[in-house]
Amino acid sequence: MLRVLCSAATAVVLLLAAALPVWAEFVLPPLPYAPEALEPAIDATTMTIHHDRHHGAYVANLNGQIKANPPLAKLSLDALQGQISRFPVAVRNNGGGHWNHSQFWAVMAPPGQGGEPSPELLSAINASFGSLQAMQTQFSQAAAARFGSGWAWLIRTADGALAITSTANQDNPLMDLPEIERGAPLLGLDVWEHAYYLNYQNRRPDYISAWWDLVNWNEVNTRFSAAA
Ligand code: MN3
Repeated sequence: MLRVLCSAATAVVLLLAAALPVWAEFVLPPLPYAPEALEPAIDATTMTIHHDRHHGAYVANLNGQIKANPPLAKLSLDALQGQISRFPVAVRNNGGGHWNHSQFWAVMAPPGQGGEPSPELLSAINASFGSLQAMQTQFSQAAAARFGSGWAWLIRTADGALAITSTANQDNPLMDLPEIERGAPLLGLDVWEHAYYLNYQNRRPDYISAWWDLVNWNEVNTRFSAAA
């Protein structure tokens, strides 16, 4: 009897699910490497919690905003960033969080597997900063100086120059907001405490310094070519 009741309940749930409108939901991308692949710079536990729980929550919360904001269902994650000013702050925070973390996993690679800046990218870096090392120093300073939670970015601006900028919370350089220095993001670093606290506690500069070993220059090269 109980089994029959359970089957009937399952059938009702399935029927109800089939009757609901189909939303185009945002999806949490898998990590492109094993959680332990970025050690020792970033430990496996931090990677698992950061990806599965933090990034997962941004995706779930963004999907939770679709019903109240129907245009979300028709926008790509990329397109959303450029018109974020149309939406409430929950979409800004969670839509930004989803975009920012999706790029973050992709601009990292296991130590020794990230390649090098292409001649074209290196030439642009030299033109804007003087040297690769000078760019890295300026980027690291922006990352260390971001008060509270946020991100540091290497961007390509509309005039073709490269620049370093930083954003608060889950904002990013694609967002159409007055306080944002806009440009095509080539490289973004998460400096929220959840990104490093287990291993580094309050030592954010140590995390930033170790993180350079993980940069996936192959991905940065691709973004630079696409933005040019
Ligand atoms: Mn994060």
